[in-house]
Amino acid sequence: MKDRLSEFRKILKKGQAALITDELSIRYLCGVPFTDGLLLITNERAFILTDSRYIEAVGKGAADGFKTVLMSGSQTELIKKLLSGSGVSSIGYEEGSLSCLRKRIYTEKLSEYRFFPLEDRLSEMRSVKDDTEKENIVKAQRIAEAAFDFILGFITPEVTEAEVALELEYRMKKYGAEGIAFETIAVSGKNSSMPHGIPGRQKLGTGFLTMDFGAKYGGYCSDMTRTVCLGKPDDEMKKVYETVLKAQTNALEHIKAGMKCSEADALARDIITEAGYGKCFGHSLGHGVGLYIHEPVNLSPRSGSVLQAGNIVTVEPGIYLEGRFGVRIEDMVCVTEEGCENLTQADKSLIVL
Ligand SMILES: [Mn+2]
Repeated sequence: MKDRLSEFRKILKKGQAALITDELSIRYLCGVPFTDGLLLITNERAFILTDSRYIEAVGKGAADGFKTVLMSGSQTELIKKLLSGSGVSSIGYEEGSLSCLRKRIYTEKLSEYRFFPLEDRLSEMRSVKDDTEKENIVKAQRIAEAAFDFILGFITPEVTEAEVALELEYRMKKYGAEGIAFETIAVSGKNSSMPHGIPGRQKLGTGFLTMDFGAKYGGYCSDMTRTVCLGKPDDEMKKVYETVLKAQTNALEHIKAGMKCSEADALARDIITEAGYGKCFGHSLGHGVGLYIHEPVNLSPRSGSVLQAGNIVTVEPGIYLEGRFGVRIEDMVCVTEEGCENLTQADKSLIVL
Protein backbone atom coordinates (compact mmCIF):
# COMPACT_ATOMS: atom_id res chain seq x y z
CA MET A 1 0.00 0.00 0.00
CA LYS A 2 1.35 3.44 -0.89
CA ASP A 3 2.07 5.73 2.04
CA ARG A 4 -1.15 7.72 2.00
CA LEU A 5 -0.16 9.92 4.92
CA SER A 6 3.04 11.19 3.21
CA GLU A 7 1.17 11.61 -0.05
CA PHE A 8 -1.55 13.63 1.64
CA ARG A 9 0.96 15.81 3.51
CA LYS A 10 2.23 17.21 0.20
CA ILE A 11 -0.64 19.70 0.27
CA LEU A 12 0.27 21.04 3.71
CA LYS A 13 2.47 24.12 3.77
CA LYS A 14 4.61 25.17 6.72
CA GLY A 15 2.43 26.08 9.70
CA GLN A 16 -0.62 24.28 8.34
CA ALA A 17 -2.56 21.35 9.82
CA ALA A 18 -5.51 19.35 8.48
CA LEU A 19 -8.62 18.25 10.30
CA ILE A 20 -10.09 15.17 8.59
CA THR A 21 -13.67 14.57 9.65
CA ASP A 22 -15.31 12.60 6.84
CA GLU A 23 -15.74 8.97 7.94
CA LEU A 24 -14.44 7.46 4.72
CA SER A 25 -11.58 9.95 4.35
CA ILE A 26 -10.54 8.90 7.85
CA ARG A 27 -10.73 5.23 6.90
CA TYR A 28 -8.76 5.85 3.71
CA LEU A 29 -5.93 7.69 5.44
CA CYS A 30 -5.52 5.77 8.69
CA GLY A 31 -6.73 2.36 7.54
CA VAL A 32 -9.35 1.72 10.25
CA PRO A 33 -13.12 2.11 9.97
CA PHE A 34 -14.80 3.91 12.84
CA THR A 35 -17.64 6.37 13.07
CA ASP A 36 -16.84 8.90 15.75
CA GLY A 37 -13.58 10.74 15.71
CA LEU A 38 -11.24 12.69 13.50
CA LEU A 39 -7.69 12.93 12.23
CA LEU A 40 -5.42 15.84 13.05
CA ILE A 41 -2.44 15.93 10.71
CA THR A 42 0.50 18.33 10.77
CA ASN A 43 3.73 18.22 8.81
CA GLU A 44 5.43 16.39 11.65
CA ARG A 45 2.71 14.49 13.47
CA ALA A 46 -0.56 12.69 12.88
CA PHE A 47 -3.19 11.92 15.50
CA ILE A 48 -6.29 9.76 15.48
CA LEU A 49 -8.80 11.12 17.98
CA THR A 50 -11.44 8.60 18.96
CA ASP A 51 -13.47 7.53 21.97
CA SER A 52 -13.36 4.48 24.21
CA ARG A 53 -15.60 2.40 21.91
CA TYR A 54 -13.03 2.36 19.13
CA ILE A 55 -9.74 3.07 20.84
CA GLU A 56 -8.56 -0.55 21.00
CA ALA A 57 -9.39 -1.39 17.36
CA VAL A 58 -7.90 1.87 16.14
CA GLY A 59 -4.74 1.41 18.18
CA LYS A 60 -4.21 -2.06 16.68
CA GLY A 61 -5.07 -1.28 13.08
CA ALA A 62 -3.82 2.25 12.43
CA ALA A 63 -1.40 2.87 9.58
CA ASP A 64 2.22 3.78 10.38
CA GLY A 65 2.79 7.34 11.47
CA PHE A 66 -0.46 7.79 13.40
CA LYS A 67 -0.71 8.16 17.17
CA THR A 68 -4.04 7.26 18.76
CA VAL A 69 -5.43 9.69 21.32
CA LEU A 70 -8.43 9.07 23.58
CA MET A 71 -11.10 11.70 23.09
CA SER A 72 -12.81 12.56 26.35
CA GLY A 73 -14.05 15.95 27.44
CA SER A 74 -13.79 18.86 25.04
CA GLN A 75 -12.67 17.96 21.53
CA THR A 76 -11.53 21.49 20.77
CA GLU A 77 -9.48 21.70 23.98
CA LEU A 78 -7.79 18.44 23.02
CA ILE A 79 -6.98 19.80 19.55
CA LYS A 80 -5.46 22.92 21.15
CA LYS A 81 -3.37 20.77 23.47
CA LEU A 82 -2.12 18.57 20.64
CA LEU A 83 -1.21 21.60 18.53
CA SER A 84 0.47 23.62 21.29
CA GLY A 85 4.10 24.32 20.50
CA SER A 86 3.73 22.88 16.98
CA GLY A 87 3.98 26.19 15.16
CA VAL A 88 0.64 25.55 13.43
CA SER A 89 -1.29 28.74 12.67
CA SER A 90 -3.96 27.53 10.23
CA ILE A 91 -6.15 24.46 9.94
CA GLY A 92 -7.55 23.00 6.72
CA TYR A 93 -10.95 21.33 6.76
CA GLU A 94 -13.00 19.21 4.35
CA GLU A 95 -15.36 21.73 2.83
CA GLY A 96 -17.57 19.15 1.13
CA SER A 97 -18.47 17.19 4.24
CA LEU A 98 -17.99 19.27 7.42
CA SER A 99 -21.36 20.44 8.71
CA CYS A 100 -22.02 24.16 9.15
CA LEU A 101 -22.52 23.52 12.87
CA ARG A 102 -19.17 21.83 13.42
CA LYS A 103 -17.41 24.44 11.29
CA ARG A 104 -18.90 27.16 13.49
CA ILE A 105 -17.85 25.37 16.70
CA TYR A 106 -14.31 24.91 15.43
CA THR A 107 -13.91 28.51 14.29
CA GLU A 108 -15.39 29.87 17.55
CA LYS A 109 -13.56 27.60 19.97
CA LEU A 110 -10.30 27.53 18.04
CA SER A 111 -10.30 31.21 17.15
CA GLU A 112 -6.51 31.49 17.39
CA TYR A 113 -6.24 29.44 14.17
CA ARG A 114 -7.21 30.51 10.68
CA PHE A 115 -9.49 27.95 8.98
CA PHE A 116 -9.22 27.25 5.26
CA PRO A 117 -10.82 24.67 2.93
CA LEU A 118 -8.38 21.91 1.94
CA GLU A 119 -7.65 21.47 -1.75
CA ASP A 120 -9.39 18.46 -3.18
CA ARG A 121 -6.21 16.45 -2.84
CA LEU A 122 -7.91 13.58 -1.04
CA SER A 123 -10.51 13.03 -3.78
CA GLU A 124 -7.81 13.00 -6.39
CA MET A 125 -5.68 10.57 -4.39
CA ARG A 126 -8.68 8.37 -3.77
CA SER A 127 -9.71 8.32 -7.42
CA VAL A 128 -6.55 6.36 -8.31
CA LYS A 129 -6.90 2.92 -6.78
CA ASP A 130 -4.04 0.76 -5.53
CA ASP A 131 -3.98 -3.04 -5.89
CA THR A 132 -5.66 -3.73 -2.56
CA GLU A 133 -8.51 -1.38 -3.33
CA LYS A 134 -8.97 -2.92 -6.77
CA GLU A 135 -9.01 -6.44 -5.29
CA ASN A 136 -11.79 -5.44 -2.89
CA ILE A 137 -13.84 -3.87 -5.68
CA VAL A 138 -13.42 -6.96 -7.89
CA LYS A 139 -14.44 -9.21 -4.98
CA ALA A 140 -17.54 -7.08 -4.40
CA GLN A 141 -18.32 -7.31 -8.11
CA ARG A 142 -18.00 -11.13 -8.18
CA ILE A 143 -20.44 -11.32 -5.27
CA ALA A 144 -22.94 -9.14 -7.16
CA GLU A 145 -22.52 -11.32 -10.26
CA ALA A 146 -23.25 -14.47 -8.26
CA ALA A 147 -26.44 -12.80 -7.03
CA PHE A 148 -27.31 -11.89 -10.62
CA ASP A 149 -26.85 -15.50 -11.76
CA PHE A 150 -29.20 -16.59 -9.03
CA ILE A 151 -31.82 -13.94 -9.74
CA LEU A 152 -32.22 -15.04 -13.37
CA GLY A 153 -33.78 -18.25 -12.08
CA PHE A 154 -35.90 -16.37 -9.56
CA ILE A 155 -37.56 -13.89 -11.93
CA THR A 156 -41.08 -14.73 -13.15
CA PRO A 157 -43.96 -12.43 -14.23
CA GLU A 158 -45.54 -13.22 -10.85
CA VAL A 159 -42.87 -11.75 -8.56
CA THR A 160 -42.71 -8.05 -7.68
CA GLU A 161 -39.96 -5.47 -8.18
CA ALA A 162 -39.56 -5.25 -4.40
CA GLU A 163 -39.10 -9.03 -4.17
CA VAL A 164 -36.42 -8.97 -6.88
CA ALA A 165 -34.57 -6.16 -5.06
CA LEU A 166 -34.83 -7.93 -1.71
CA GLU A 167 -33.65 -11.26 -3.14
CA LEU A 168 -30.64 -9.61 -4.81
CA GLU A 169 -29.67 -8.00 -1.50
CA TYR A 170 -30.17 -11.24 0.44
CA ARG A 171 -28.07 -13.18 -2.07
CA MET A 172 -25.25 -10.62 -2.05
CA LYS A 173 -25.05 -10.84 1.74
CA LYS A 174 -25.32 -14.62 1.66
CA TYR A 175 -22.46 -14.78 -0.86
CA GLY A 176 -20.13 -12.74 1.36
CA ALA A 177 -21.01 -9.05 1.02
CA GLU A 178 -20.66 -7.08 4.23
CA GLY A 179 -23.53 -4.91 3.02
CA ILE A 180 -25.11 -3.44 -0.07
CA ALA A 181 -23.35 -0.60 -1.83
CA PHE A 182 -26.57 1.39 -2.33
CA GLU A 183 -30.33 0.85 -2.38
CA THR A 184 -31.02 -1.80 -5.02
CA ILE A 185 -33.00 -0.68 -8.04
CA ALA A 186 -35.39 -3.10 -9.77
CA VAL A 187 -37.80 -1.38 -12.15
CA SER A 188 -39.97 -3.07 -14.73
CA GLY A 189 -42.32 -2.26 -17.60
CA LYS A 190 -43.23 1.44 -17.63
CA ASN A 191 -41.24 2.03 -14.43
CA SER A 192 -38.05 1.08 -16.27
CA SER A 193 -38.10 4.50 -17.96
CA MET A 194 -37.16 6.01 -14.58
CA PRO A 195 -33.39 5.52 -14.25
CA HIS A 196 -33.46 5.45 -10.44
CA GLY A 197 -37.06 4.37 -9.82
CA ILE A 198 -38.06 2.78 -6.51
CA PRO A 199 -38.96 -0.94 -6.59
CA GLY A 200 -42.73 -1.27 -6.21
CA ARG A 201 -45.16 -3.95 -5.03
CA GLN A 202 -46.73 -4.68 -8.41
CA LYS A 203 -45.97 -7.90 -10.29
CA LEU A 204 -43.38 -7.71 -13.04
CA GLY A 205 -45.65 -8.89 -15.86
CA THR A 206 -43.91 -8.60 -19.25
CA GLY A 207 -41.40 -6.15 -20.69
CA PHE A 208 -38.00 -4.87 -19.62
CA LEU A 209 -36.70 -5.26 -16.08
CA THR A 210 -33.68 -3.12 -15.13
CA MET A 211 -31.66 -4.11 -12.07
CA ASP A 212 -28.95 -1.79 -10.72
CA PHE A 213 -27.16 -3.13 -7.67
CA GLY A 214 -23.85 -3.47 -5.89
CA ALA A 215 -22.16 -5.21 -3.00
CA LYS A 216 -19.70 -3.93 -0.43
CA TYR A 217 -16.54 -5.83 0.41
CA GLY A 218 -13.62 -4.61 2.56
CA GLY A 219 -15.36 -1.25 2.65
CA TYR A 220 -15.40 -0.99 -1.16
CA CYS A 221 -18.42 -0.81 -3.44
CA SER A 222 -19.30 -2.48 -6.73
CA ASP A 223 -21.89 -1.25 -9.22
CA MET A 224 -23.57 -3.05 -12.12
CA THR A 225 -26.78 -2.78 -14.12
CA ARG A 226 -28.44 -5.32 -16.38
CA THR A 227 -31.70 -5.04 -18.27
CA VAL A 228 -33.49 -8.29 -19.10
CA CYS A 229 -36.78 -8.86 -20.90
CA LEU A 230 -39.78 -10.87 -19.71
CA GLY A 231 -41.54 -12.13 -22.80
CA LYS A 232 -40.54 -11.31 -26.36
CA PRO A 233 -39.25 -7.77 -27.02
CA ASP A 234 -40.81 -5.87 -29.97
CA ASP A 235 -38.68 -4.28 -32.71
CA GLU A 236 -38.29 -0.92 -30.97
CA MET A 237 -37.31 -2.57 -27.68
CA LYS A 238 -34.67 -4.56 -29.57
CA LYS A 239 -33.42 -1.43 -31.32
CA VAL A 240 -33.12 0.49 -28.04
CA TYR A 241 -31.29 -2.40 -26.35
CA GLU A 242 -28.87 -2.83 -29.27
CA THR A 243 -28.20 0.94 -29.35
CA VAL A 244 -27.36 1.08 -25.64
CA LEU A 245 -25.11 -1.97 -25.99
CA LYS A 246 -23.36 -0.51 -29.05
CA ALA A 247 -22.82 2.79 -27.22
CA GLN A 248 -21.39 1.01 -24.20
CA THR A 249 -19.17 -1.27 -26.31
CA ASN A 250 -17.73 1.73 -28.15
CA ALA A 251 -16.91 3.45 -24.86
CA LEU A 252 -15.34 0.26 -23.41
CA GLU A 253 -13.18 -0.17 -26.51
CA HIS A 254 -11.77 3.36 -26.49
CA ILE A 255 -11.60 4.64 -22.92
CA LYS A 256 -7.99 5.07 -21.77
CA ALA A 257 -5.77 7.19 -19.55
CA GLY A 258 -5.17 10.72 -20.78
CA MET A 259 -8.65 11.04 -22.27
CA LYS A 260 -10.92 13.82 -21.05
CA CYS A 261 -13.97 12.57 -19.14
CA SER A 262 -16.18 14.55 -21.52
CA GLU A 263 -14.62 12.69 -24.48
CA ALA A 264 -15.31 9.36 -22.77
CA ASP A 265 -18.95 10.37 -22.33
CA ALA A 266 -19.17 11.32 -26.02
CA LEU A 267 -17.99 7.84 -27.09
CA ALA A 268 -21.38 6.51 -25.99
CA ARG A 269 -23.54 9.62 -26.25
CA ASP A 270 -22.79 10.24 -29.94
CA ILE A 271 -24.02 6.75 -30.87
CA ILE A 272 -27.23 7.23 -28.90
CA THR A 273 -27.77 10.66 -30.47
CA GLU A 274 -27.15 9.31 -33.99
CA ALA A 275 -29.81 6.66 -33.37
CA GLY A 276 -32.27 9.45 -32.54
CA TYR A 277 -32.37 8.98 -28.75
CA GLY A 278 -30.06 11.82 -27.66
CA LYS A 279 -32.74 13.44 -25.51
CA CYS A 280 -33.49 10.11 -23.80
CA PHE A 281 -30.04 9.79 -22.15
CA GLY A 282 -30.16 12.41 -19.40
CA HIS A 283 -27.41 11.27 -17.04
CA SER A 284 -23.62 11.06 -17.33
CA LEU A 285 -21.88 8.03 -18.81
CA GLY A 286 -20.40 7.04 -15.48
CA HIS A 287 -18.72 7.85 -12.17
CA GLY A 288 -15.84 6.76 -9.98
CA VAL A 289 -16.46 3.92 -7.52
CA GLY A 290 -14.54 3.23 -4.31
CA LEU A 291 -15.30 3.57 -0.62
CA TYR A 292 -18.19 5.71 -1.83
CA ILE A 293 -20.52 4.43 -4.53
CA HIS A 294 -20.28 7.78 -6.31
CA GLU A 295 -16.95 9.55 -6.18
CA PRO A 296 -14.70 11.44 -8.59
CA VAL A 297 -14.06 11.18 -11.48
CA ASN A 298 -17.30 11.96 -13.24
CA LEU A 299 -17.68 10.84 -16.87
CA SER A 300 -19.92 13.75 -17.77
CA PRO A 301 -20.22 15.93 -20.87
CA ARG A 302 -19.37 18.92 -18.64
CA SER A 303 -16.35 17.44 -16.86
CA GLY A 304 -12.93 18.97 -17.50
CA SER A 305 -11.12 16.13 -15.66
CA VAL A 306 -8.75 13.76 -17.42
CA LEU A 307 -8.79 10.00 -16.86
CA GLN A 308 -5.76 8.53 -15.09
CA ALA A 309 -4.51 4.94 -14.97
CA GLY A 310 -5.99 3.36 -11.83
CA ASN A 311 -9.31 5.22 -11.97
CA ILE A 312 -12.14 2.72 -11.46
CA VAL A 313 -15.27 4.03 -13.14
CA THR A 314 -18.64 2.82 -14.33
CA VAL A 315 -19.68 2.87 -17.99
CA GLU A 316 -23.47 2.99 -17.97
CA PRO A 317 -25.30 4.47 -20.93
CA GLY A 318 -29.08 4.27 -21.00
CA ILE A 319 -32.10 5.18 -23.08
CA TYR A 320 -35.35 6.04 -21.29
CA LEU A 321 -38.62 6.52 -23.18
CA GLU A 322 -40.95 8.27 -20.74
CA GLY A 323 -44.05 6.27 -19.85
CA ARG A 324 -42.95 3.35 -22.02
CA PHE A 325 -39.69 1.59 -21.12
CA GLY A 326 -36.00 2.07 -20.46
CA VAL A 327 -32.71 0.21 -20.87
CA ARG A 328 -29.39 0.70 -19.05
CA ILE A 329 -26.29 -1.50 -19.16
CA GLU A 330 -23.50 -0.85 -16.68
CA ASP A 331 -20.02 -2.31 -16.23
CA MET A 332 -17.15 -1.18 -14.03
CA VAL A 333 -13.71 -0.72 -15.57
CA CYS A 334 -10.20 0.05 -14.39
CA VAL A 335 -8.54 2.65 -16.62
CA THR A 336 -5.06 1.73 -17.91
CA GLU A 337 -2.46 3.52 -20.08
CA GLU A 338 -3.49 1.41 -23.09
CA GLY A 339 -7.25 1.20 -22.58
CA CYS A 340 -9.37 -0.17 -19.80
CA GLU A 341 -9.82 -3.48 -18.02
CA ASN A 342 -13.44 -4.53 -17.65
CA LEU A 343 -14.01 -5.73 -14.07
CA THR A 344 -17.52 -6.99 -14.91
CA GLN A 345 -18.02 -10.49 -16.27
CA ALA A 346 -21.81 -10.86 -16.49
CA ASP A 347 -23.35 -11.47 -19.90
CA LYS A 348 -24.70 -8.48 -21.82
CA SER A 349 -26.58 -10.02 -24.75
CA LEU A 350 -30.29 -9.43 -24.26
CA ILE A 351 -31.55 -12.08 -21.87
CA VAL A 352 -35.19 -13.03 -22.61
CA LEU A 353 -36.91 -14.81 -19.75
MN1 LIG B 1 -23.61 3.47 -11.30
